[in-house]
Amino acid sequence: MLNHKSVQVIGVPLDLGVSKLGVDMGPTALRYAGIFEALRYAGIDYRDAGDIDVLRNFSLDPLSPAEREQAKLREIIRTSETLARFTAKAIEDGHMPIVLGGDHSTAIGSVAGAAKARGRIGLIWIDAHPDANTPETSPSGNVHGMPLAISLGHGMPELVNCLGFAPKVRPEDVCIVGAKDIDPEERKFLTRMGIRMFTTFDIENRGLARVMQEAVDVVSRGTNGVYVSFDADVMDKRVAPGTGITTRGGLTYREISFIMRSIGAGVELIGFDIIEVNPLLDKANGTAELCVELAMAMLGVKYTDYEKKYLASNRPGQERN
Ligand code: Z70
Ligand code: MN
Ligand code: MN
Ligand code: MN
Repeated sequence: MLNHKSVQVIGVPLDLGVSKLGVDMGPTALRYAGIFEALRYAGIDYRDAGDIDVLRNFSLDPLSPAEREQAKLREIIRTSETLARFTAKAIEDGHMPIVLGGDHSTAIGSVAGAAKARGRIGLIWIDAHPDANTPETSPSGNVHGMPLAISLGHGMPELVNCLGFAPKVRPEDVCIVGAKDIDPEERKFLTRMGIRMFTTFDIENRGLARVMQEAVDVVSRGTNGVYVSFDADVMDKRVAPGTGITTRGGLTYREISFIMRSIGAGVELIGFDIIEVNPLLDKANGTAELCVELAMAMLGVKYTDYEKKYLASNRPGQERN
């Protein structure tokens, strides 16, 4: 089922790429939601590598605005390097990294590590936003709107050159799924780069099965495996309220479940991120619980409420540990 020795989970309580508080609690929310119980249910070996130590937005409050921007960037650079070394090592040692964010600037490091370990990788970006801004095009200045551009070699040089090489991915090996809120300059950049993007409109228009077939094909062809960066805000706000920017018209439960199952069945998965879960905005941690289920779907394991309620508690072999 899983071709890896074990899953290595790392938390990245990074909120410096956004202005809202709370996304730094994503890793705790995902652990509390039972990610390890789910892995145990599936019989997958795992290790919790803990959280990377990172400064938070609130700890920068005494600084002036200019100093704060400098400190944020410095800290995002440092965190990206640390995370990149962790993911690269995990993959090189035959493990699968699962990265618990954190805002989406987390992906700068995880994608860098995957590329360091595997060379030419495919990248699926599941997100209501393409995150393909640069400081020049960004309407907000928030780094979480930039990590895909950075992985493609565009943006702040210190982040683009994470681990000392760039770009991390080739445009023809990248695919965006579920985007719907795209900034005008961002769209121009993606068009110029020739990035394949399947918006929510494309999903309606062409059908999700065909979209996923093409997505899997784009990222798999010519690559040494596929990394997935999953932003919880791709889901509709009624499905996943626990994220910084919730919107109407996001993906339904069935759509996101289908996407994850298609990835699990269709690609050689290197690892993935679960990004932008904010428990302060959630209802009873339901978004984190859903993300755990979706992570399991990517691993090829069905772990819906049904399994949790009726099967997980009395599955043979469950009691180990
Ligand atoms: C906008 C920006 C964004 C995530 C929101 C929003 C970007 N395009 N990214 N949520 N994950 O500010 O760049
Ligand atoms: Mn994002
Ligand atoms: Mn997003
Ligand atoms: Mn390709």
